[in-house]
Amino acid sequence: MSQRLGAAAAIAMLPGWSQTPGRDAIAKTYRFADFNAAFAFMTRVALAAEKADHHPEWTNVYNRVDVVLTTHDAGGVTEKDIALARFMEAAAG
Ligand code: H2B
Repeated sequence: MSQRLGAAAAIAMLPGWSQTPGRDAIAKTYRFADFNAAFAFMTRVALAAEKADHHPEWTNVYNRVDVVLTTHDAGGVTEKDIALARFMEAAAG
């Protein structure tokens, strides 16, 4: 099990991310050129998430992807969420 770091510590390391109100979780909305670009991003992230056995909470509408990251097993934000957030930043280009 990962060490819980907390949302405040995580967002200090992740520009553009914010704390989800009322939860120890971090969130970001990504916007892409179109649905194809959004789904390509989700596909890249999904493969990495499955490999790491660490999965996002997310929704997609057309070119927008709303992401929430937290570690359910730990009840809050851990380094696994920071690693996945960094992967998303790179994958979003
Ligand atoms: N993803 C996230 N975000 N948090 C978890 O605690 C988690 C997960 N646990 N993916 C994994 C899967 C767990 O349910 C399995 C059994 O390893």
